Amino acid sequence: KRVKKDVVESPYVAPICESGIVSELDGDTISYFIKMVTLNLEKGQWELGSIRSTSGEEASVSLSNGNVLKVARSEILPANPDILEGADDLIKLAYLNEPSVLYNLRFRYSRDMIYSKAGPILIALNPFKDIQINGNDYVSTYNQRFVDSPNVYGMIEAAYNQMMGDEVNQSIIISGESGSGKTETAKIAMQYLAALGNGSCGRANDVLQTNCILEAFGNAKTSVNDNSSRFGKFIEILFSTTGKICGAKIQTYLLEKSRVVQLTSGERSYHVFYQLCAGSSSGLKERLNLRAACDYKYLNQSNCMAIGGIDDAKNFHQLMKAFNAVWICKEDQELIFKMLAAILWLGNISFEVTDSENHVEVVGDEAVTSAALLMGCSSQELMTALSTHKIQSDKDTVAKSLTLLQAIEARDAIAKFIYSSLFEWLVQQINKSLEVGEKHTQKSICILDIYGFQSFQKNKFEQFCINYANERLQQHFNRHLFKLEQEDCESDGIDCTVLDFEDNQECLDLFEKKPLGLLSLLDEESNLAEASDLTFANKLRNHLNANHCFKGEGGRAFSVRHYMGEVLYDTNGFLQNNRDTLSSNSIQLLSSCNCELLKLFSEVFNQSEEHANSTFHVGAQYLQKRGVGTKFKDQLFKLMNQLESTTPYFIHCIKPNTKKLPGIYDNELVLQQLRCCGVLEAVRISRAGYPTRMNHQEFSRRYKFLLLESDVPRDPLSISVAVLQKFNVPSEMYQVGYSKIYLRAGQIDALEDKRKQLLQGTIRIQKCFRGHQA
Ligand code: AOV
Ligand code: MG
Repeated sequence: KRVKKDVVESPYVAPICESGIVSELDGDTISYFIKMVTLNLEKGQWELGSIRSTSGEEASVSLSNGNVLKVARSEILPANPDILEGADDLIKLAYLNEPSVLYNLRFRYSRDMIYSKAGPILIALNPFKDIQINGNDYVSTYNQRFVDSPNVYGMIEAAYNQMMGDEVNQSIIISGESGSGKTETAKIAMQYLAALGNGSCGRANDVLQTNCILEAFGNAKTSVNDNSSRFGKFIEILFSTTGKICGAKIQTYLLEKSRVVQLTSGERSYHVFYQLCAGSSSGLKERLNLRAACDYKYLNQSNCMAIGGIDDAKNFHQLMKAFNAVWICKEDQELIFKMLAAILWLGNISFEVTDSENHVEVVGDEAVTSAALLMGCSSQELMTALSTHKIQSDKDTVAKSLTLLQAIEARDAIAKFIYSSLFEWLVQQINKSLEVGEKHTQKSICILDIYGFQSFQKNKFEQFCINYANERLQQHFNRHLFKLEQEDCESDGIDCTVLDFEDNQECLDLFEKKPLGLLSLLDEESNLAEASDLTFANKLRNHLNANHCFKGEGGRAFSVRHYMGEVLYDTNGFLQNNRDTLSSNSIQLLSSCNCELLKLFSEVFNQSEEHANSTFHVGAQYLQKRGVGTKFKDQLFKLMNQLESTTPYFIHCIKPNTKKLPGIYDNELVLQQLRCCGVLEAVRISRAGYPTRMNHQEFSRRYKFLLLESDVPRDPLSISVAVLQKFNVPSEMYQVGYSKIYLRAGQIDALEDKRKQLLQGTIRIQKCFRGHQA
């Protein structure tokens, strides 16, 4: 990291005189009012104070609480003058040191101003409470009170206007760690878009309803977020040429399906299970033979059945409304609920060990009969599929008993398969309902809301994929703000030293390199029958140690240095999750079930398997079957390509505390997020660089009249230069490229002022002249 940690961990005080000029602090020369930021020695908190005197390397400072203490001068950083207090764009701060940024955001947060700009990026601090601005009257609230203060609406409006004007598709890219507010922000963005693009056809509301469905099926309570997205979502909102919403397309990414069968203590499975159990009518309950949520093992294993402040039954009714809004018919709804109930009953199926080798038989209880009934097969068929596997001998196929572990795995695999297939099918149905005929639209605004970065004590395959996705997204952000800036300047022949920035290419290489990257090695190992999680971990240690982002740990563990910090992964379950197989036995069972959906799911599965096998046979024998990780990578590449073709707007969400409570602002937590995500870097670069760019044609057209007619050169470039010289714009404040003029922050405002003055002057002169004539 470029920002040295040790600077921040030591106490410091910042001097600044009233005029805003930093004093050199030479000897005892400081006798005027000084403001500063100090660090509380115990807790690492910065505090504002003032310097009373200095001697040698030490300064005597007084804090706002009246305490006076001595602090080393090297540990003093300047604070910003009062006039900049609570500045709405970090770019405006005279001092951009970390305590100043933290102080500024905190100042705003304590006044419910949760949004701030950081150059082109919108920072959103999670308020953990309803903030007035997000009330119902979106458009008018925005227009009346918040025109000048940054917020999501302003950004969305800019994107919308640009889409309408330029025909370029826009994207709103929302990042931030788990629980920081991405999904809520995405919803606010969608609501505002719906308000802007609410036409007569009424599609806007239908598009909003999709959130309710996807959250019911794809969100769950985790230890850090009561409504954590367990899938990635990319929604493309489509507009008619007149700017009305006419449809949408949703793409989802890798749902965390292990959650269906396995829960960490204190977490929940997907909301929809609890909603169904709590909110279904007695008729539906009877048809599904449904019990209370706490009667199902898949749900009660974590000892967490309810979420404070959440009414599952009420949300179930919301869900049914949303189903109706996107034209999911009653029959399909019934089928969906049937599948959910089948999954719950599958989880209650238990096994009995019958011999010393741990072979099992299925206990033929209510769980089996209920699951079989809901799935549309006989209990016997289900029991056979769950307790045996077929072995091909010379002529016959023989059924062999499974061990306890194998049987549990087979059962859970079916449950996971049904759920993830159901999720994908639902998204398809929603997309069908929101589809737009091709000729109707060319314009779109996309919103990306993925699962946030996660780091627990021990991390599994899911975190591995989620964090990799965040790493990819970070690269897009870096690329956009930094690399493009550099390339732009270079190709235009100007010398703009773009500050170096934290690139995460090495970490991405660690994941993506072929053949020696995490994903390739994972596939290689997944294709070996005798491989285990331990052999996989060894393989990683043998091949990846050269990459600085990789650290081999003992046993099955390894660490990755992500941009958000180091994460320890446990390879336990990696191979199985990556292979993600379903036994031919289970597939056969599902395809023979008397249930449309299960038939469909098994067909889709077989097709994708055939597809995988056909690619497998092409070419050399070392071509392997691609696992879940690699497929995910391909999906992300596609997504990045899609994003590349849009004008991006970045929103970075920040979680001010881990208690999920309003009003608490944890400096260290905020600082860590700010440092890692590159927001501060972006501000530095925008400030150091030239935020205003105009091509010479544009610039000369606008300002040419400021020159005397006799002085106007012929070509636009020379006109631009002449204008700048005439108005004494200091040479360090601009650069002239082949195609564009580059201005430092503030310069364009000054020019605009002069232009306005002159225009008004001209008008006055003209009026005067006319008056005289009359
Ligand atoms: P995430 O999407 O970033 O996490 P959420 O958007 O789900 O985070 O936000 C987490 C919780 O914070 C919400 O359930 C709200 O209680 C609260 N919250 C967030 N933003 C706001 C806001 N603007 N106004 C009011 N409350 C808010 V994850 O999906 O876990 O990465 O995978
Ligand atoms: Mg989310």
